[in-house]
Amino acid sequence: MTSAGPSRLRVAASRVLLENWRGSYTVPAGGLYPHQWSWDSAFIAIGLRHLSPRRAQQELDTILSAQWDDGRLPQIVFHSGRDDGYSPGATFWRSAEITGTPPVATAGLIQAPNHALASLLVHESDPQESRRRRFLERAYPRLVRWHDYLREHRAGPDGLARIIHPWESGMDNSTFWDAPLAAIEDSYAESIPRPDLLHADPGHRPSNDEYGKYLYLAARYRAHGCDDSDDAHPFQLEDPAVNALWARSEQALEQIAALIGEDPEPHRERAAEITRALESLWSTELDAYVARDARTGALQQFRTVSGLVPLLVPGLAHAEQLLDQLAGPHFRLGEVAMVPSHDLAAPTFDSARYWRGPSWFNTAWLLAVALNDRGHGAESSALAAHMDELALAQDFPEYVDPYTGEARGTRRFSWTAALSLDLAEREGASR
Ligand code: 2M8
Repeated sequence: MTSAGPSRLRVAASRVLLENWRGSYTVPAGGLYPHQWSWDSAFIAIGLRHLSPRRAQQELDTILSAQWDDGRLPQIVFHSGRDDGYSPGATFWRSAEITGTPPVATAGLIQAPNHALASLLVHESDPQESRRRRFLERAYPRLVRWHDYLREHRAGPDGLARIIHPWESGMDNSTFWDAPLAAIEDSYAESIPRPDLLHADPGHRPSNDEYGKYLYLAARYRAHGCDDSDDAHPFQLEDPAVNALWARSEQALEQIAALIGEDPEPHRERAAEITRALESLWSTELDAYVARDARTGALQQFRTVSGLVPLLVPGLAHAEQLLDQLAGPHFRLGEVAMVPSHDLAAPTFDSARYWRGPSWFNTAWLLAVALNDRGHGAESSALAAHMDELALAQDFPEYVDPYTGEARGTRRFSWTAALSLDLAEREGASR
């Protein structure tokens, strides 16, 4: 039992989720992120299901309704059609000028595919209500098209999906992207807007140099009409977490298909294919899954939390090594706050700067679920309890310093509220 206690947490988390609810979707945080983000929405729905399964369904319905004709689910949906102090916003992307885009304004990039997993969990929270509203019947064809998009437009011959921008990984300034970004000589030619710095300490955010590359890559993709057939695109990376979430979501699709009388078999096969392909990201040098530059073949030799996320995937070849790694000197599970985003022992570790060290609640949730699935219930519960305490004590921070547990980034962050609530409810139900 945590000192936070599920009921106090439930009240406080619901307040954050209510405050950030915008009628049909939830913003990650009012000031810093005033729109709907793709993988945030799926994480948020996982928590919302404990407050209102119907609202959780709506959250997913809304993100799925922003699907492009080619099947992609956009990184951001700009429901207001305005920038609202976020950059790059609707005016940068001008999605309405691209054929095959939805009526609502969106970004052209994508984020990691955690939506089928979220849809299944939302269904399971109230199967009767879900069946009555035909939630899965509505979600399934869209989720299939989303995964088809990844297979047809993003997967290379090795079967792994490529991201074409650091933002697509959701771990924007991970060290995985350092060398690929450094190899790009160009940077954004116009002045670089940083409205994010009005809401968060510059030392907790990516640097201006990184933003120059981010905007350059986004502008280049936009200039090509967000068409994936541009082979010369200078950033094409295969990320372990993106592909592990894809594999795990493909398994969720297998279960969803069986629930609604569709054929589960193709999903089972695809999940197995992605799981096999993931093994090519194993670094024998580090005993870790790492990202690979699909253009050069170079493995990016860093231990990051992304490389631990494959623990979520059943049938993984190196699960035992990953469990050792999680408990060992690089991530120190149980000794530091949650799970750091970057190797604590590496010179590149930075306890404050975004995805280069701080501990995040979404990755802690993924690992708590993976530990539990793998029969490490005690470690999973301890991680969940720690996560809930930190979330409640510090007003649901975006991320925390792994050593001090001190809040970093913005506060009243939606997925922190949603996922800590989800773990508290799971722990409560299992007592
Ligand atoms: C962060 O990324 C956005 C760009 O997508 C940003 O920095 O402006 C990341 O933490 C990402 O994982 C998250 O989805 C997004 C919204 O919470 O913020």
